Amino acid sequence: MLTIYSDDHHLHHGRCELMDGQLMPCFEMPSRADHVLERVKAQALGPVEAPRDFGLGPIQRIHSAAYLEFFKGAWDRWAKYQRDGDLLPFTWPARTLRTVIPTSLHGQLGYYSFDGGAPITAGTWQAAYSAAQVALTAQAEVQGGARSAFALCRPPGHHAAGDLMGGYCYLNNAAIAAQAFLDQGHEKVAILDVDYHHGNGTQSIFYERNDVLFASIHGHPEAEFPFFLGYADERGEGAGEGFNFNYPLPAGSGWDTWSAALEQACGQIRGYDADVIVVSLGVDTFKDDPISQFKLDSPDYLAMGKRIAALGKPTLFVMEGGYAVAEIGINAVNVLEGFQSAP
Ligand code: Q9C
Ligand code: ZN
Repeated sequence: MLTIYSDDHHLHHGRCELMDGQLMPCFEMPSRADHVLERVKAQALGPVEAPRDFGLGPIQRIHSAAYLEFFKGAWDRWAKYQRDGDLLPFTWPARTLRTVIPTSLHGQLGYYSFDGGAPITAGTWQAAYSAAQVALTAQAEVQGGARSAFALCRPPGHHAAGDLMGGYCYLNNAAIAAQAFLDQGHEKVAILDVDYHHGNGTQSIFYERNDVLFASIHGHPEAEFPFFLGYADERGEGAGEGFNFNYPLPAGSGWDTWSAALEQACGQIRGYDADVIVVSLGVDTFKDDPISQFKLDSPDYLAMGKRIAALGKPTLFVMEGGYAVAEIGINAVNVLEGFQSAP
């Protein structure tokens, strides 16, 4: 399996996030992708190539022009303040407030984000742009006939909506790739989101459409980030009704519970008869993940890959979360090896 990787992810290194009432070093750190790359090489998964540049066009198919302009220019506006820290939002247009677009940097930052977990640094735009190109380059490989490809994206993407950043995400790499498949002639794309957190951004992007089926297995939003989306009764709307499937699971869920949900998700994907599958591959379901509550163990990821392979469709894997840095490479590459080992 071909892996697409760009060193540009190092340009994004947020300093801190709020947790338990304290500022902590960001869990979403550069060493995550470094460890995955190391494991890809150690296991000889296949060749590793740099991304091609497809420009802004395919990104604009998912994200609004105003959002992209804001994100691209935000750091330069912040630099003029000559402050020491990253650019982070602190006010959002919640109930009772208006959803106007303010003129100020922090007003706009609140408008274009849904949480305080996506710091903008000097290199965040370039890193996120390159991650989207990584996804598009891997997409092109599958479009060209490969059975699978791995987009080693960082920063991740599945929490980012059309005009919202949050949850460590800025550009929705999986959604951008899914749209590229459609734009290049496919008619039905399934996105299977196995990250521990609900892929709220991806769901919202495709919620009213029937050309992308979205299925997500995740910590129950009653108790887990992103809290305000990801319930089982969210089934899609309008033309998209019946094309969105959420499998929220309780804290402590292990492989037995998790794999039963995977079975259901795969059943929906099979029934849909997708042309191609995009997997939002987060491995923060791991038992020792520092911010998550599931109990999957490393061998379970091999089984996960095998089950996905049994769908028998061309498959693009897009890296999302996973914060147990020492094991992130083993777990992510286990999914890919499990997929590859299946007939
Ligand atoms: N600091 C992904 O896995 N909340 N994003 C963390 C408080 C945000 C996870 C807990 C979790 C976002 C791509
Ligand atoms: Zn996650």
